[in-house]
Amino acid sequence: MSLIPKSHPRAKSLLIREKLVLGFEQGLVAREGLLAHGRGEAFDYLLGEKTNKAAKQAIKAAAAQILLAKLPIISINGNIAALCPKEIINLAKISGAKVEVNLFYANEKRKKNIIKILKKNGANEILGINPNFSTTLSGLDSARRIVDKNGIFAADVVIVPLEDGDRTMALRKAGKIVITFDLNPLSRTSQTANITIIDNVIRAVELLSITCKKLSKNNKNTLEKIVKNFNNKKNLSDNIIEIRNNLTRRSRFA
Ligand code: PTJ
Repeated sequence: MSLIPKSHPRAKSLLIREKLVLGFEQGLVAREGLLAHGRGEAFDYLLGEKTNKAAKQAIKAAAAQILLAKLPIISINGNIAALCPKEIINLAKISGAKVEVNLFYANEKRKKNIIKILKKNGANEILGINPNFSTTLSGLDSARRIVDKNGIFAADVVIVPLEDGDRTMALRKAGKIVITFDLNPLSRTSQTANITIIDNVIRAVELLSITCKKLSKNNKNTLEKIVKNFNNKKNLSDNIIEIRNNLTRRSRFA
């Protein structure tokens, strides 16, 4: 049972934190994942803990890009498995993307736990689990280099929530289109991806599913136009300005 009273002014944020701690206790999240969450939490605080206009634009572009893809793959790590397993599987179903488990802190036991939670939340096919189909992504030394031949390796669009910068770079070099969710607009991943959604995955994954559903009624031309009109550098800049404006507003009352 949660020790956080619903009336607590920061209940929402504390409950998300609790989800991650529970995920750690269940063997889904790496110890380092707790620290990664802390960094994200700090940026969420500075962004106002809401999905801002720039994030909504990025979500729209991401949805269009996923719908245009021939083989979109969602990469799953420990934090995602703990924070929003149901929502990420729902996104896969709505968008036609496949899911692949890919860990930075490789650990077979944790991988098994993640597969179990994904299945429990409705996943049918999970890639990245059969060693007979594994291959390596060049230009990458971390465990993330081990990918599925039929998944990330073959994908044209890869969705990498809560990522470390190296792989985004390697994926781009391999000619993939990279979509990421990252609360830190300054991170290497954010700066390197084609489309960066600066928002908490807890809010943004569901919104991306809703947007995919809405945009699926559009034709290819319209979707291509949405992607073409999106500028990731400008979007990141808008997010940094948002943080600056929030800080300026708060400093007036200091
Ligand atoms: O499960 P594994 O072994 O694959 O490891 C996963 C982590 C997350 C530990 C690994 O990928 C990692 O170390 O990531 P980084 O380099 O710390 O980057 C994570 C990024 O995600 C940071 O820029 C955070 O600000 C951001 N972030 C953290 N929590 C959230 C987030 N972005 C969106 N929503 C969040 N809830």
